[in-house]
Amino acid sequence: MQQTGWHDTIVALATPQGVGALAIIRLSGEQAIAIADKMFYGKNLTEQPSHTLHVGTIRDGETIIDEVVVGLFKAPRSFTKEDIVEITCHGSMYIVKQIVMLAVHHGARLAKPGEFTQRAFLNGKFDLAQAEAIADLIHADSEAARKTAMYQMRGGFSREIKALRDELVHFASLIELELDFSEEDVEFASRQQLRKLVDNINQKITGLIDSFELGNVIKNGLPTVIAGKPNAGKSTLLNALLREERAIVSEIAGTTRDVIEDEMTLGGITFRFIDTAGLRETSDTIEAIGVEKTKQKLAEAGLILFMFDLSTEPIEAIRSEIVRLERQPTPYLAIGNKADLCDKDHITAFEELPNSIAMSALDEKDLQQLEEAILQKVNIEAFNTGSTVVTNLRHEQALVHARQALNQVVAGIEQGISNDLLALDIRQALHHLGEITGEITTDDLLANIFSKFCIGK
Ligand SMILES: Nc1nc2c(ncn2[C@@H]2O[C@H](COP(=O)(O)OP(=O)(O)OP(=O)(O)O)[C@@H](O)[C@H]2O)c(=O)[nH]1
Ligand SMILES: [Mg+2]
Repeated sequence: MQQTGWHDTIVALATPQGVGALAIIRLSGEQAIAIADKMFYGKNLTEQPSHTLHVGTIRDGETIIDEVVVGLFKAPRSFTKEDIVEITCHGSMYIVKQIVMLAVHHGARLAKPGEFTQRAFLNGKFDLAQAEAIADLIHADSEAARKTAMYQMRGGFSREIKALRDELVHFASLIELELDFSEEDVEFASRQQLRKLVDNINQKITGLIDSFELGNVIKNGLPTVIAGKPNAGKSTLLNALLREERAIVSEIAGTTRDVIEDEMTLGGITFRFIDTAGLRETSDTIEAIGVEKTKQKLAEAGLILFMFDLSTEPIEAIRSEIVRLERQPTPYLAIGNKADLCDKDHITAFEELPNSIAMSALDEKDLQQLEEAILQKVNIEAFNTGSTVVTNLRHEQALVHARQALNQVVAGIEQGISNDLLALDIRQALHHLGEITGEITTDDLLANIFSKFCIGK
């Protein structure tokens, strides 16, 4: 797993680009401390113990660039398991650039995206799934996303995969042992037990694959489509939910023609609210495209907020629309909007319909009630379970492939195929499980994963 430039010392800004009170520049590699020592005035850094902080100045010849605090983390007790120096300077991008270039001048190389994390992985600090969880954790913007990423980063998911692998490895080796005694017709691995084990593992894998749908929602938000006739108040509702004038609102029917999306967290769950063009027959070409997009978004929705204008739409028309909503599979809420313009009887008649909630999108109290109704609609329990949720497409794919290989094993046992073919299928399943945690990797795979990280991570 050696790479070119592997023994280089790398340098990068670890905090975000832009002005801040402080910025942290990180160096990692064999020369990290020696290079920092050439720039740092105050103490001889090469003589200081690990896990210590030192105040001083960074100088380029006679010029003082900044007053800084330097932290030392010596191999192997550091993030990358290499020597690491963290320079905390004032948060000016000009100062940062000067210090980074000075480090390069003294022998460091600019880090590639994700290179610190990649080194940590290659040096055995954690496995691949844990490395990917770090990226997820950094991007977590809801409690549910933080929780799943944290579980994965702390190795919970990896342990489950490893347990599945260990059980299979045991059987693979028994079967391979039989191959050595093939003349004597012995059976070390009971086919019945193997069958039971494979069924068991398959069940667990299927549970993980099924969790991916939830994982995707946790990571990217639950697609929540606001649909209905033109002028029902869809854009008004979007703006109210987001507390921001995101979409244009007007009394002209057909104002929104394109899809407008934005995210927001409610009760620790991320929702992706999607405002759409009002559903109607139209001769306007552009509006017609908008209506098509609305239908497409409805098909992909995780939750539908179907809006009616209670002040103009007759109850019978609303009822038949709700009958249609009842027949489709996606959870929905029927929102009777503009209740402020309606008499009590009309509102009562509407509220007798299933999943209905009468409100005014202009009323803050009504809005809070709607938010509660939305949270009741989604299965919050699922978001809070301690059980593992697969959030990564790469992991889901590997699990699907592992399941395919295990199905081959089952078919093989039933057909009584030869041991060497059986062993091959088991090895194939092991291979795919190993891909998740990084026991099995290729340079392409690693490059692909770590290039998605930012520089400095
Ligand atoms: N009285 C009252 N007016 C509302 C309410 N909600 C929205 N409106 C008004 O209804 C009109 C239409 O609102 P929009 O939010 O643009 O409706 P829309 O569903 O997005 O319409 P299209 O984009 O054309 O499909 C605007 O004049 C809003 O101010 C409400 O609860 N009560
Ligand atoms: Mg609109």
